[in-house]
Amino acid sequence: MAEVNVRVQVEGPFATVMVDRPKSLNALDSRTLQELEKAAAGLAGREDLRGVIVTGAGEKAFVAGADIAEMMEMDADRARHFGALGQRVMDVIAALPVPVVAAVNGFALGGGCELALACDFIYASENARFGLPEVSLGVVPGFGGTQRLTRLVGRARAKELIFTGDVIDAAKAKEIGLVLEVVPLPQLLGQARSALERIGKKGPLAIRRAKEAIDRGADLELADGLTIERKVFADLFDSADRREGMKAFLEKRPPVFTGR
Ligand code: DAK
Repeated sequence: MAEVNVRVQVEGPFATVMVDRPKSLNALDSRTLQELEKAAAGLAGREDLRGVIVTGAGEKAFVAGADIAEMMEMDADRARHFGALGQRVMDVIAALPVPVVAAVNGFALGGGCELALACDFIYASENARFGLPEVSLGVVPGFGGTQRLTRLVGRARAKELIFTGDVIDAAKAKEIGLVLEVVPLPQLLGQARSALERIGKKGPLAIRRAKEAIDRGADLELADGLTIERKVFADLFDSADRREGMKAFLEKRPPVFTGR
């Protein structure tokens, strides 16, 4: 399959995944979802990778949603397959073992908002707009939005956004905790890269295991989450990175991590 709607650029230890389908404001049709799945699966196995940015091409849209023209023709059976594909894509992205930053550069509606929600955190440009307007189309968010938005901003805010279908601006998205930082559009990718570069200086194994502990523990009872944390903490003591990090501190020099 020639990849035309999703571009992956790898620079050193960082990858940028860009949805690029300008004629539909980067809307996710089946083909684009398949390309995203393939891109994420390809990145999942790269041991040298330290972080990923997910963004949209152009200055207007991150992703304006699932493709409404394609959904228009679907019966319930095709919709089930489409929903399963979309959820799988979001799951593969959410399960990437390295930090994934959404750089939201415009409309992030419906499936686009859900794509951003599958990332570890979201930075937005001032022109970004967020919403889950599915109820306007007679459906509900189908790519994880009812679950991930609720976990991030709380039940009442999620219900308000999903029930009203309201589209909110970047400042409001930051106020409710959906977005971490809002910057002018020309600075957006730099903001995301700068975070990944700061993360990239830390112990790579520790970052991967911290992500694992946070994500596996988040939906568990505290005691069960703490059990995961204890195991991760102890495991890391067998790593070369742990020895190097502590040795470098004691020798008053910067650490040289190898990811082992
Ligand atoms: N799908 C297909 N085409 C889209 C699109 C979309 N989501 N969004 C925009 N486009 C297309 C427009 O049709 C237009 O195409 P042409 O007419 O030029 O051929 C082109 O992109 C430019 O858009 P506009 O002319 O509308 O541009 P404006 O600046 O006037 O407006 C807008 C920008 C983002 C406000 C507007 O395009 C808009 O409202 N777009 C739709 C946003 C939306 O409602 N998104 C949510 C989609 S629903 C499920 C599976 C999945 C889902 C739910 C359930 N199951 C299986 C259970 C997910 C649903 C969604 O994501």
